[in-house]
Amino acid sequence: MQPLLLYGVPFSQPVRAVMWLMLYKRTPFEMVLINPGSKGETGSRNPAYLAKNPGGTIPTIEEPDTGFVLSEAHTIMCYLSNTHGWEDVYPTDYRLRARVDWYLHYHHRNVRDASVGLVAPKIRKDLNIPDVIQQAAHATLTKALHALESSWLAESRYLTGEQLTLADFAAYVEIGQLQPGFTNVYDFAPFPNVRRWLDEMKRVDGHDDVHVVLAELGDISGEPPTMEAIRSANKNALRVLKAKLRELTP
Ligand SMILES: N[C@@H](CCC(=O)N[C@@H](CS)C(=O)NCC(=O)O)C(=O)O
Repeated sequence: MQPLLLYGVPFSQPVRAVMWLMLYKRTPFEMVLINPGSKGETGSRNPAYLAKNPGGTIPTIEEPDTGFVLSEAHTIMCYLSNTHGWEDVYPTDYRLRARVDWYLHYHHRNVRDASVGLVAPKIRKDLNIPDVIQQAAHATLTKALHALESSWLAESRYLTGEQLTLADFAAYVEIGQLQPGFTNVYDFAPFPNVRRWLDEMKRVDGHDDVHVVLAELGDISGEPPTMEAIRSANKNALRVLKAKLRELTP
């Protein structure tokens, strides 16, 4: 069986969620570099990639043996869990699974959009994203973190219970990237349960391998990183990932 292809770059949060799940499960895959938003040959807006995912976003996976193609990080993670029998991270009990799905649906508008709204203006100064957008993103994220703090993470070790699930991978790649040590663009002081969970997630297998790109890029709260710095961080992350994948390949 040929290894699964994962299209994307490590700098992308939803791509990292899929990468992390696969590394956590020690499942070999091959990363195919696709640059988000670019119309170039290796871009997500190139006709060749749009033929796989008309939405033009990363990640996408492809099974070389069957030709099956799938996009959207959460759909991919559910599919991989279903087909590999990863019931620990995506439980088969209807209620437990529904709680994971609950977070995965909640995530898009409340956590993902807000985290992008906080980081994008720092990275793409050229886009002159208005302050009001950043303020709205900050307010949305703060509301979501209050919800996680006082409910999900007040009741359990991980988001949906005592067991690590897809919800944690999905949430961490967005929320975790804002921490000191990575981009450092959000103050988590008012959220002790969220901080405890962030520390817990740092101990999950594969965390460091998946977050090389952010560790390399470091604090962007002051000076925005150059395109060269982002490219170089992605390159180093890919190098580390390839070495890790070689270890996993039988
Ligand atoms: N809901 C999608 C979001 C994917 C997404 O927005 N990916 C970004 C990179 S982080 C992208 O491909 N952007 C390029 C574009 O929209 O042209 C998922 O979870 O897979």
